[in-house]
Amino acid sequence: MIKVYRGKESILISDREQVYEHASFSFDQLFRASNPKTVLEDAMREGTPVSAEALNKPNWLPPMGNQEVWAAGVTYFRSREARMEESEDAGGDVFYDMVYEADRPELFFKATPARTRGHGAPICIRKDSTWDVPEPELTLAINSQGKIFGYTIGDDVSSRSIEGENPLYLPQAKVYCGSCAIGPALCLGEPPSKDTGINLTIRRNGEVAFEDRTTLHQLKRSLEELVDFLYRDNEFPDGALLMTGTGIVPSTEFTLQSGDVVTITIDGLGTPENAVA
Ligand code: DO4
Ligand code: MG
Repeated sequence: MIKVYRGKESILISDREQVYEHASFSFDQLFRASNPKTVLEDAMREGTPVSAEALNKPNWLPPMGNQEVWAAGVTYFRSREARMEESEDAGGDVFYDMVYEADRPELFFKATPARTRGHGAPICIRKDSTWDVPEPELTLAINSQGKIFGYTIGDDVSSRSIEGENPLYLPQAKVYCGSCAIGPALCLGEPPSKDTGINLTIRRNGEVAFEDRTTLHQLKRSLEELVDFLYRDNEFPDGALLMTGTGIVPSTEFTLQSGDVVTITIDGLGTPENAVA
């Protein structure tokens, strides 16, 4: 697996034991390339070898350029169940049931680069929301031609009170400053297997306040199917990032609070950590 980390001044590329630093790397060029792996191989050849300790940084910028971040929803049974519960009083539950079964997946716009945080940066909850959760999601890097070429970890931070009140409020529940975290690195290699674990831990005052785990076995749709719908009659000249939905939703009484620390691990991809502002 080749991993690219984005720092303020330069990027680091790790390939097994080797780490290279590159000062003028373009993520947009990577996402536009028909064979992004060769762009990284060239960057490693041009880069300066550095010690693996250079990877031990407390924060990284999100590994992206000008890409839009999109997200899929209700792709796991647990998400269907939680959305139906939260929107039942408003009569919205039927839509979540229908979209879980339908051919067409739920896809929504999630974030611009400016709204996206990297590993170590604070994520946000809305001031006008009373019920908030992180959503740990396998996230796909897709080039301008619609080919999945990389994988990373996304947090689709969401307001459950706003989306539960009315499904038409979804954009407000999902898109606001600091509602999205991506990272720590962009990973190029074999697609993650179905056994890949996704873990979420939320710490409050140093104690574990919530913890759960799922695997990609629980993801109902294929990665290619989600990308196919996203790119239908749509153009992404700089490529795109696509979150694939959450299989972990804390129970009804849990809400995120300022100061909570959210840690996600996806096997093989890394462990981003973000405190709630
Ligand atoms: O429609 C609600 C959002 C669903 C979502 O974000 C998810 O399932 O991950
Ligand atoms: Mg989500």
